[in-house]
Amino acid sequence: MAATLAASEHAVTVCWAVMSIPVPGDALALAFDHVAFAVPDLEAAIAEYGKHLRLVVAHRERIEEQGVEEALLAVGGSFVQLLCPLGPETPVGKFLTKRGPGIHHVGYRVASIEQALAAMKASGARLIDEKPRRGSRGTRIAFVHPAALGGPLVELVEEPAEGSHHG
Ligand code: KFV
Ligand code: CO
Repeated sequence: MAATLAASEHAVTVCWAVMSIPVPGDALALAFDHVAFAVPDLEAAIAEYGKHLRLVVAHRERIEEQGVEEALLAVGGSFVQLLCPLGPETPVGKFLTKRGPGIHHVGYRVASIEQALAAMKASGARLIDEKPRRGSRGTRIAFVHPAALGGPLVELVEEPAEGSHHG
């Protein structure tokens, strides 16, 4: 790929590069599902993403079990996930207190959450969840410890079956 590109060439070249990178047939991570950001004020964060990146909210959900109010903003086939804690003793609340606002986790899309968990357990990854939990949009999710992949908390995401209804 050329080191410098005119602005008009950029989209085409990125597309070519993505299409031509070989991916192993047994890769567990199929795509970035979302990158999650811990934010202290959800409305203010949504306004900033609208103003600076011109992104809009595609989905909102309150997930009591995870202690978060979420806003998803679509970026291509993935999402920015803005997470505001429901209280200080929740995972995102503790994170904000200790580290301040910033990237909280990366969500990878997988074909089967059970298979991905079994494979990662077999490869020695430190799992937080041995079994899937309910995620937003009707997804099934599981968390992998930050120590497993060099720092960031990782979430595995299985999309809901096509045509299924969710809140
Ligand atoms: N990334 C990297 N490091 C983290 C971290 C994170 N997100 N959260 C905590 N840590 C570090 C923290 O800085 C500290 O490091 C250590 O982990 C223990 O933190 O060097 P240090 O200071 O020892 P604690 O004590 O604050 O937290 P702990 O009680 O150990 O829990 C950490 C963890 C990752 C196990 C916990 O937050 C967890 O189980 N998280 C998974 C659930 C979650 O995060 N839910 C919110 C997102 S819900 C979501 O995304 C959904 C529903 N969805 O559909 O996408
Ligand atoms: Co997430």
